[in-house]
Amino acid sequence: MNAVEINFDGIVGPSHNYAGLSLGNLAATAHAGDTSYPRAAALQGVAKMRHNMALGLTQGFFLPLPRPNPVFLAAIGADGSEDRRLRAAAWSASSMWTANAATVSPGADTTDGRCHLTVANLVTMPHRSQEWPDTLRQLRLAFGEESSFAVHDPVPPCFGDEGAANHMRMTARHAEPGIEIFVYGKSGGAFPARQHEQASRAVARLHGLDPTRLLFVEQNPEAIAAGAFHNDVVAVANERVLFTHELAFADPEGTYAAIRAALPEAEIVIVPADAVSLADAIKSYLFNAQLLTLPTGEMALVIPLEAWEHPRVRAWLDGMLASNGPIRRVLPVDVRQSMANGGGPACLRLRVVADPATVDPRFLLDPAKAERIETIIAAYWPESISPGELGSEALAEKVNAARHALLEALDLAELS
Ligand code: SUG
Repeated sequence: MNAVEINFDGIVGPSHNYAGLSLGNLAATAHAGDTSYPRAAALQGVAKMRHNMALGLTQGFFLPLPRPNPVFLAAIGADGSEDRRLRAAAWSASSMWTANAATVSPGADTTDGRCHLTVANLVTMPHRSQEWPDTLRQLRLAFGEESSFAVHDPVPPCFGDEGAANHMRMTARHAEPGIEIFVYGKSGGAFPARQHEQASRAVARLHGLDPTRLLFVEQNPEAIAAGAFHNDVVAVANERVLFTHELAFADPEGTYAAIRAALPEAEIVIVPADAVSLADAIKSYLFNAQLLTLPTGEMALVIPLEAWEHPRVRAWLDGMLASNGPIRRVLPVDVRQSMANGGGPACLRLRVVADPATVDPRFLLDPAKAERIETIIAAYWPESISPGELGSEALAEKVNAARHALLEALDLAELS
């Protein structure tokens, strides 16, 4: 078996908008009411996928979900008198952030040798809680080969689960057994703690993970209060490297010691708060980066332009590159439309370590397919949406037609 890391990015849906629905996500609430640019947003997303493919990496994608969501609108008895925010929830393109689609444990870590995926219930935010049934349909198609994959229903809704955004895996090499680190938050702060400890523990059990290679780590309440609504806003791991803000975890020293005990080759790159404050880290999204192993074996950090342009973050990155650390390249990408809703390069992708030959090829990208996707986006995606337009029948028709054109072009009309 030839297992590699495949990044599945969410194609930004045609209803992408700024409704300010995510309390505790400072970018999203700051941009509430702004005009969005779905076409530009989706093209930025495809450009990022092309960028990473050009590095020699395997790229996949997931499709936008049905929006406005007829199931959700029917379930709340929508008749036009519903709260503005509930209406907006039915229009949200939030499934683009596939780091929240599921938690993934590669076959090298599981007792039955299959790659396990548990779709995230995303219950904390109403606009995100309606994603999982349609996400699950895609996961069951993309990873339908049952000798290689097991796709699980969500954990019970009494335990909030936000998927891979609160899960890190470390290993010497992707295809080898690793340690899995689940990060949860405790409620009680100013902002919701979206990942519950019991959800993480349930996922670990469902995936058949080895208890001796598992860590459950509490997120620093200070980080949540500063706007780190998911752990991937303050930390990212890849193979033997953990890149983290010093204030990411409630017990940083205990966490580092446990990681080193479980994986002696671990290298932990810690960014101190006096170089980059939590506020700077969250504003710039330095850690919401894709830490990737290139075919040469070097590690590269794909960061948002906002981080590259931030003076204190840039100074720290320049220092890191000049040192002899494990991260050898820093590659900025433009995902500004997603960033304004609190979604950086890492939010936009779900990592799956598997043999690409076992994945439904319709979900894998190549340059010709990227061009086909760009053509559909250019022809069908609305140029702009202001939140006041949400609810418009004409816009709903346009958004539906756009999604269907893409499904047809990718031979995935069965997801209609
Ligand atoms: O859940 N934003 C998303 C951003 C998700 C980022 N994902 C990761 N960190 N992995 C969220 O808060 C904003 C939508 C709005 O307000 O209209 C939003 O849902």
